[in-house]
Amino acid sequence: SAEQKFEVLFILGGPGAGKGTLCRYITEKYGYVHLSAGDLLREERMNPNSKYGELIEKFIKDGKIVPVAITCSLLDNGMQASDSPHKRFLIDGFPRNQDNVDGWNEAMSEKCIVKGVLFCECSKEVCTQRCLKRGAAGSGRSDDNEEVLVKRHETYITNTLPIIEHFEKQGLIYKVNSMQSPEKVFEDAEEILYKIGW
Ligand code: UP5
Ligand code: MG
Repeated sequence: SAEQKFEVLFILGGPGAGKGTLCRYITEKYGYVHLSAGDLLREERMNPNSKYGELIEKFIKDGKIVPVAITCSLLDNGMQASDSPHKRFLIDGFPRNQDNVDGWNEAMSEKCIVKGVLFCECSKEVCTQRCLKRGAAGSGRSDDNEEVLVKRHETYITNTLPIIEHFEKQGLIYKVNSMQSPEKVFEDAEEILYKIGW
């Protein structure tokens, strides 16, 4: 029945918009489970037993979107492995293109209900500055440099914005201005959570 389904909130926004930061604020206060698709892919890339390591690194360094079967199974495993009593998940940085949406619907729509999409709105300039700053501070991320950031942004505009429009038509999009301080972004997001009933 619907009650037993996992409840999911997707968190979308440009590269460096502050998705992960906002999710950390939310989980700290509410105890939901945060699953970052990018973090899961980076972890899988480091797993010597994975056959996808090289492929994942290639896609990330190209700012391209990894085939959905890989990402979706990592998310699925992450959800299954969670012993949180809430069964509420913040899925950060996914879905990013139509392939992701189709793959999610096929594999996950029976188990999950998508309650909404938090859309972190942030200018390209601010996004880029944040990632460059993080790279300069030693993030170790192979995509926090100017060359890859151009590609990440192109991919975002071409592939992810249409997905955000698709969710907008379904009335699922909730916008937050993520160019404010992290605390203020969180406050605005909290109002949305109340509205959704989380
Ligand atoms: N920061 C955050 N909020 C701030 C604020 N309000 N004010 C000032 N500074 C703020 O933040 C980025 C930086 O900005 C940090 O230094 C932070 O302190 C600061 P963060 O919270 O990390 O932003 P986030 O949006 O999570 O940025 P991230 O770089 O993680 O976004 P991306 O979407 O680019 O990265 P992700 O890890 O999701 O994906 C990376 C790659 O993996 C993709 O390009 C793609 O190749 C691949 N991928 C897939 O193929 N499929 C997927 O489903 C997901 C990823
Ligand atoms: Mg992130």
